[in-house]
Amino acid sequence: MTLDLFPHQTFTVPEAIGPDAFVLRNFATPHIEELLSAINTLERQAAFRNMVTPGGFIMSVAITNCGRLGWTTDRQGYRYSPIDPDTGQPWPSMPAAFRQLAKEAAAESGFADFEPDACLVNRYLPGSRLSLHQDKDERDFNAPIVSVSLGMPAVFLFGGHKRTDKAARIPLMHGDVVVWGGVDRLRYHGVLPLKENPHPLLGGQRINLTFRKAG
Ligand code: MD3
Ligand code: FE
Repeated sequence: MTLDLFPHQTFTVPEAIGPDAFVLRNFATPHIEELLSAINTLERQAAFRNMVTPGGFIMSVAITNCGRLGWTTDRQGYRYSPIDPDTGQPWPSMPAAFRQLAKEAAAESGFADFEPDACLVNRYLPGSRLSLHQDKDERDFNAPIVSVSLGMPAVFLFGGHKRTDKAARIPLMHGDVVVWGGVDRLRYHGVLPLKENPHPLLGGQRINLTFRKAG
């Protein structure tokens, strides 16, 4: 017979996908209801919208934000702003449950005292994708980025420091948390087009929270 040594452990130990990048499988699972209820409130105050890139393309991923700063793009460029351009109001504040989960995941991955001031919320529908890019609109690259995956699974592309470097494919599931910092902070990354694969709680969508120190 097998002895279950960890009957209450709902997540595995951090799995390294780079020198300073870790997947924490199911780390958000105990907090799903709280997260979904906060997203519901958030999207009523700051709706998901498909923003336009500086090159004039409409993003297939719909975006909203919470926290002191929010990431936006338009024909003028990419930037963080304290004001939602659609409402003219500050972005909704970051829910305590969001901040706490991000801080705990960062600490578990070796990044003490992570203080996110921005939470970018991405919503993917079947076919939505994110092409390879670097996240470099933040002021301080010393802070990590924490991402929380909810709903339909996705294949995450984890590249190198050059766009042409071969990218690893990492499946991300409902409840998974990923932390990226240090030497991995500026690696190219993206998300393959989402397959239609309805999730019991979220249906035909994937929502990804990314916590950043932007300012
Ligand atoms: C790896 N979002 O919003 S999150 C993004 O699943 C973004 O929605 C993806 O890339 C998503 O910019 C991936 C994880 C992520 C965020 C920042 C990173 C991965 C990263 C920075 C460096 C390396
Ligand atoms: Fe990114």
